[in-house]
Amino acid sequence: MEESAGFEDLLRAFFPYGGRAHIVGLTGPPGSGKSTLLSRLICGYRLRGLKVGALAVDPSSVFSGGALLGDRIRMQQHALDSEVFIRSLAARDAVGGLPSNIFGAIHVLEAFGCGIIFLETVGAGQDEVAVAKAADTVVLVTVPSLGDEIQAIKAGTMEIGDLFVVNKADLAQKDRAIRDLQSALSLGQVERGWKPPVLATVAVEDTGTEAAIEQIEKHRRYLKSSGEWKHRRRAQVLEELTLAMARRIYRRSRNRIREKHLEALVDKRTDPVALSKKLLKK
Ligand SMILES: Nc1nc2c(ncn2[C@@H]2O[C@H](COP(=O)(O)OP(=O)(O)O)[C@@H](O)[C@H]2O)c(=O)[nH]1
Ligand SMILES: [Mg+2]
Repeated sequence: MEESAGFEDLLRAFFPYGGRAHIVGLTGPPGSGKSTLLSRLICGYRLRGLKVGALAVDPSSVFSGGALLGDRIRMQQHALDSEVFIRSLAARDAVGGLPSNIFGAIHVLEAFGCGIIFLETVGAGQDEVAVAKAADTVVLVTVPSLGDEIQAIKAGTMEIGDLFVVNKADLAQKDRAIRDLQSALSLGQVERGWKPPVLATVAVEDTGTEAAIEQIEKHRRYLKSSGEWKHRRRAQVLEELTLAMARRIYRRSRNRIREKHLEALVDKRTDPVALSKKLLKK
């Protein structure tokens, strides 16, 4: 949680721009084609005249260093477009699966004028579900597989999907994958105003991109007309505030720890539970 001086001033300056863009999360297993699809979606939205932002949430980058390199290569076609802003956020200080600076980054892009901002997750660990806390629309990207299709979608992720995309629809088993998804969805659905559609895409061939954009736009209109948009905004600021508090408490905690506390722990004269309680009581 190393922060440069002035970091919080910047956060405060950018916060008023929050809530302007449509935040779309792209989640799903690694290799399902999220980055490829994202690149297609960026092109589609550029054609519609929008400024586009994309943030890759990568909890693993701290270890692997270059997990997103492939993405960067894929994203190179947008490198010369000054109306597209792409960067990755290492989730080294993730709280609840989200990098603690994610909302700050989103607001900077909103201030820049991005009408739509994509959040791509690596699709590992907690980030898959956590992205829903920052997004207005969650697109779950999966692929036809040999096994039980639903198995490829982790527990808890079915509920967060507003849109289901079966990518790599050029592969066999695509129809079965779609059918399985649809029946799983019809089982799990409590009656909401929005029935998550299931789409097929071949991102490498740019097939199905327009239909995906249409559904993303349809979902945005649904959010606005149903009042769900406000609901999600509230959930987002709840998360944003929690992250800001967590950052503050982390810093404060660090500042309170003295050498003698470490010695007491090493010597087993106390334990982290008891000592943390005592130190935070002050
Ligand atoms: N056959 C096929 N391959 C695809 C398709 N979309 C993406 N891929 C390939 O799948 C691999 C993983 O794609 P990527 O976008 O990096 O997946 P991510 O990890 O979900 O971001 C790459 O080699 C892509 O070229 C598709 O529609 N069909
Ligand atoms: Mg990717």
